[in-house]
Amino acid sequence: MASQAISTGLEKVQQTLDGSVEGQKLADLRKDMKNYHDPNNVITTDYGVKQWNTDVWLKVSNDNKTGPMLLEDHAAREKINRFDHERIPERVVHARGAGAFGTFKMHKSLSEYTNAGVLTDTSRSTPLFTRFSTVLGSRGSGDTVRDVRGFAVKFYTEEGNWDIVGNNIPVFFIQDALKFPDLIHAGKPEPNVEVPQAQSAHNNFWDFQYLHPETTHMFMWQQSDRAIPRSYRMMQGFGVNTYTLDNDKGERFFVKFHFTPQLGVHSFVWDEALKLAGQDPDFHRKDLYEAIDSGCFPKWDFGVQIIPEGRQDEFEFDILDATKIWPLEDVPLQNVGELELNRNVDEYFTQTEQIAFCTGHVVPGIGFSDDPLLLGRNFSYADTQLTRLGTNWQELPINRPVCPVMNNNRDGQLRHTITKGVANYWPNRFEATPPAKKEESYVDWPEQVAGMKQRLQSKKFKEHYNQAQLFYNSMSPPEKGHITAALGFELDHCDDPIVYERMAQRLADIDLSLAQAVADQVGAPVPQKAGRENHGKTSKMLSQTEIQPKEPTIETRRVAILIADGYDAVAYNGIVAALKGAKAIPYTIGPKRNPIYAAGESKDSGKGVKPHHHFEGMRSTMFDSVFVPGGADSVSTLRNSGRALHWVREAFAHLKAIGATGEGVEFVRDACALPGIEFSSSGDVVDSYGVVTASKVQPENFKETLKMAKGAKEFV
Ligand code: HDD
Repeated sequence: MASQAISTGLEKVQQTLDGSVEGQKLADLRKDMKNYHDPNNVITTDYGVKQWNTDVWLKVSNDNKTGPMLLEDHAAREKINRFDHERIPERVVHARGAGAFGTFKMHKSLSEYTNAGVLTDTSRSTPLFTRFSTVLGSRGSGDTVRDVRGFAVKFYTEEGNWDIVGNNIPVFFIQDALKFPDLIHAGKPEPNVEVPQAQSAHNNFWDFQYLHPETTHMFMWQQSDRAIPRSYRMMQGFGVNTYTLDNDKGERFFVKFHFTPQLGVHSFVWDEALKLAGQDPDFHRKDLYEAIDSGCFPKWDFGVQIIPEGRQDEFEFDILDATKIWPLEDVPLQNVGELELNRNVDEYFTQTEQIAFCTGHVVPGIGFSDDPLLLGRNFSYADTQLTRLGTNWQELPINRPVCPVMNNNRDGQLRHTITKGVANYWPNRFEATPPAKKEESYVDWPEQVAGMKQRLQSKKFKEHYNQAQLFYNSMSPPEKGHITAALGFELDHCDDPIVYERMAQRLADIDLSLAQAVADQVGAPVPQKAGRENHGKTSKMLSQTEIQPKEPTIETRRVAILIADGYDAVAYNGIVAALKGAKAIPYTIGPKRNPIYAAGESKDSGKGVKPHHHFEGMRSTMFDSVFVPGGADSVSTLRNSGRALHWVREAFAHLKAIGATGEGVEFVRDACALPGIEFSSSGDVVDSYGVVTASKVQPENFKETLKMAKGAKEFV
């Protein structure tokens, strides 16, 4: 049994910093921080000698003519040498990512199940770092590709580091860790030509999926909208594997960890994600740091699903099988805490790149089940850090715990800690640094184990289709359509008939109509018979339409306002005010970035609005919504711009909220090419197909503008 939480006296460190517990990790990091912008700084070598010229190599030069360079210029060699060795190996998976600091609080203690301080002490605020990532792409690949997203959290608890290394999808492709290298090899670029980058749309990926029926449930999630999230801030996080909790009474429970975003789960449409990967490959990265910079801190509810030990065999699936969810109808979700991200990194490399997560990092009160994926992961994470960061990776500032660390592990490359004392072994004649008291330590759960040594999984691990059907059945009609289209896209990129033909057959094990639609699209024989009957069952919270904010919100949504000279200032100012009031972010987009003048405003006034971007500089894909205020001259300029028309048309095709007033209404109608659809009337607010219009905007009906913004909340 694990111990009660122990006090480490670290509260004092926190208080000296800023009086808050949130300062605990920051206080620790500050010990290693330097300020590049300190006015007293001058350039030195790494060994501290001041340098007056780091631009020109020392040479043998006569009469101002350049001669040969001298090897003796140690400072020059140091500069080049350091540059030559800047790169470290990128993560073998999840290489592309972004992270931020935050805090974790429990509002309901889980003391009934565990004695982990981080999960029971409701007065604590535990500092943490979260890193989001894609899986398959290299470090420089695009953010918006179709992929699973990593959701890894390092909690710097008072009892040591606890890492949840999760994903935004609650299940995994494989059941046994030993299959992981095959899975990743099949998904990464094909080895002969290293193509394609950051894509699952290729022969090897789908060949693997077919040959491993256990992947069926997960690939349905990966083909759903979950794999093209609108923002890291709008994804769920799941620990995926089955962990355990244990309490002081000697009871043990199986547990799954969940993070549910308070902004709800939202996704791109596929065309948007595809385009963004080229137009703004850093879209998610920027979205995260901009939200945090502007004080809109993303928050997630933290929840647990718990099964008491002894009840693990009551389910039709094996609770240790990572390809299965625990349906919420069977095992309810208890939301008991909150994770908030509230501070951006100071430097990407030393923090986001050097952070090293490890599923093996658990604290007293939390343990491992026999989940064969988890136990293999426990080896892999610590092992991979040796290649990436070296032996002393846990000493790096971002990785070290905020509680005391002391043991007889010593030396190795790049050891930083200087441990004073004569002995470095236990026991020793000084009786120095003895083991901790058992009741304050991590105590492994005493479990009786007996069996045959053999390569085997439990029988229930062999069923692979029930939950794939459950997932598909639970989708809304548009989500089902998106899955069909996604599979159609992916299999179209496979040019080996054996791959797409077999996959079409596999889909018939999930749903016949899905298989038929995809087969027809990708040129495979159309299955006439279901591989197995669809059981027709559904489950809650699988459709992302069910995971929405408590109150609809447009907070942090990006709204483009298209204007040119002669725009209607009342409508423009009204919408800017309304958007800011609702914490959305208005962006003015014009034909150029030099000032744009309202109708009746003199160009000599020196005022005008300076757009944030021009039509060619940004695209509608980078915004959640588009607004076109009236103004005859402004709208006439927009009409004559193919790009402005495309802005509105593309936004409409991507199902975005569009607003227009005055002359902007007809323009929007024409741009969206909506024959026969009435969305303009005399002064009333009209809303159809997500297009909201008001034909007249006067200062006295300014309220209408606000109402329009309010209406827009319902569909962004
Ligand atoms: Fe893994 C990284 C998530 C199975 C081996 N994994 C990594 C990261 C995430 C996950 C989020 C990036 C962490 C970061 O931001 O630094 N991995 C998962 C999930 C899995 C999973 C949710 C299934 C439940 N992983 C898995 C298996 C193995 C690995 C079965 C190996 C047997 N994963 C690794 C790794 C990585 C990694 C090779 C690469 C970089 C790293 O660990 O630190 O060890």
